[in-house]
Amino acid sequence: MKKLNLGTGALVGALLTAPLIAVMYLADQVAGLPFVPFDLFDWLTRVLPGPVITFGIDMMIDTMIFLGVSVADTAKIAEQVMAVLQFFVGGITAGIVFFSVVSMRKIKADTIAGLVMGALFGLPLIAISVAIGQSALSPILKIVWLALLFGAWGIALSQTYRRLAPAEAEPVAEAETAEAAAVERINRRQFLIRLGATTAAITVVGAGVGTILAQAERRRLEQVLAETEAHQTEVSEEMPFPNSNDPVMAVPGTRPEYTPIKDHYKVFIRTEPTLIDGPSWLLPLTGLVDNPLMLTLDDIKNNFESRDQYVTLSCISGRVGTGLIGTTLWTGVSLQDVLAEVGVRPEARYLHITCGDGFYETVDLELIAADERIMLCYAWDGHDLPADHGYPLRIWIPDRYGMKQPRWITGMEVMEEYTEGYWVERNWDEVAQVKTTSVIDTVAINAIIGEGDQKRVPVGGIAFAGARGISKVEVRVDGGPWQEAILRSPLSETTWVVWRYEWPFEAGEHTFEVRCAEGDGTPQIEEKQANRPSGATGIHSVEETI
Ligand SMILES: Nc1nc2c(c(=O)[nH]1)N[C@H]1C(S)=C(S)[C@@H](COP(=O)(O)O)O[C@H]1N2
Ligand SMILES: [Mo]
Repeated sequence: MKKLNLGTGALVGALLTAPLIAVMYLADQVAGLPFVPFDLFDWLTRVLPGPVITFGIDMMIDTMIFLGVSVADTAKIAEQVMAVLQFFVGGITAGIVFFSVVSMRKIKADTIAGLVMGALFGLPLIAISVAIGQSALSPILKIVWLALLFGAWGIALSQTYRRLAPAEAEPVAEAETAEAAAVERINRRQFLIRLGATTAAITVVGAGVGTILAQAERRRLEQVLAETEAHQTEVSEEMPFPNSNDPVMAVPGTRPEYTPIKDHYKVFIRTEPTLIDGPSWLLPLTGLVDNPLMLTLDDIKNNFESRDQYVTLSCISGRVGTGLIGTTLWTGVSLQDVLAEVGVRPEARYLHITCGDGFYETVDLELIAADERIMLCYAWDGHDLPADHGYPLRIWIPDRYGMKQPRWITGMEVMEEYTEGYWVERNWDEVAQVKTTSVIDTVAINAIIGEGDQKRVPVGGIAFAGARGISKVEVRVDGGPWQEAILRSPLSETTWVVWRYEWPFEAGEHTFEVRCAEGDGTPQIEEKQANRPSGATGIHSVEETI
């Protein structure tokens, strides 16, 4: 009997939790109500110890590399799927617990029992969702909505138990004939089928309509982006790239030197990007300052001198050759100018930055004082920051990995004490200076140059050394001598450099390797090192049959 209860509990838990997820999803798309599976996942990634999280991320990335899918595109989707599965398994577990406890303890499966189970399952989740969730609606509204949902879920669980389990929970009446038992079994089966059909219908409709709405929203955003890009082409015609006269051209198949915004990698701690309402956003600048300030986005745009900088940004968690790197034009104001406005007190040592998604980092005031380029950035590619990339404000710190550069900034406090940043607390490098790297993007067998004995195969890619520049890139084939590549002048001293090398054609299977040196001649680290804790090093190589 007990075994039957477990299996039935799991089945009923699954049948009831699927529509619960679908209804939450639909309500999220329609009204911006909380989607609890994402909130739970985000909360877990925040509270679980760093090594557990990084282990999880590593496993996910290894799996994606193994499956041959793009890490930059797929990571978020994988996380979202895991978040939904995790919640679903939670619901199944709750079903098992309810069925076994009620049957073992001979508890009456009434509305009260259902509400108690709904509360046990729902209340912690509601607390998490209200505390850290993305939904901008009033907490009361969220609590009422989720309480109704989880309450209904609990009552449905209890009612289903009652409908299914009399024969399991209570001893079979002696007078009951075998026939009656058989009829009861058929009734139960029919009930389960009806329940399954109903919950499946709710799930399909909820998830389906939710998806249609989500796609409509995505199309709307893409259209905005397309208009933005059309605009961008006009601008670029007027304002050519600073290196547009350089005769050294990228080998076909090299990644674009200027990354289209839609292809720029995205990494953030939550399951979904953080949405901030720009017009009502205020940046408090507080702490050890003479005049604390509240800045609007317009204040930042209008009251300080703006600056443009072509910047390559990369993520410390990428492996050698990673796609977690991109280049665009950053526009903003010097952080030095903003701090001068508030008047930093002499005892102050650090700037503590907090963000809309719960992320935080600390910047040394000495670093800010030494580098006027450190920027509060409000535009990428000539337009307001995309929501995904930190609207309305993010910081740029030259020569550092992305983990040191908060987006969706909501607060800045000048302090005397040092506090570790979000990823530093999770055992990543405290300084996170970009590790010099060079990558082969293409061995262009379709773009062979020359004829006969003179045939050459163009090989191309990028090299990046943070703000230290690249002075040399070298390629070798099959372990032969290192040969110097030609460098295209970069968009700026803080972007990657596009390089090309023309290799004398030779049929067969070959291994191509690349290495580079920084502006001052310092060679890149050739020794293979994992991404954690300080950024990956090692030589990038590709094999190609020609
Ligand atoms: N608020 C906030 N800022 C953040 C992060 C984040 O999760 N939250 N991630 C950081 C990391 S690890 C990287 S690599 C960059 C990525 O910026 P992008 O997604 O715009 O490319 O943002 C950084 N700033
Ligand atoms: Mo990152």
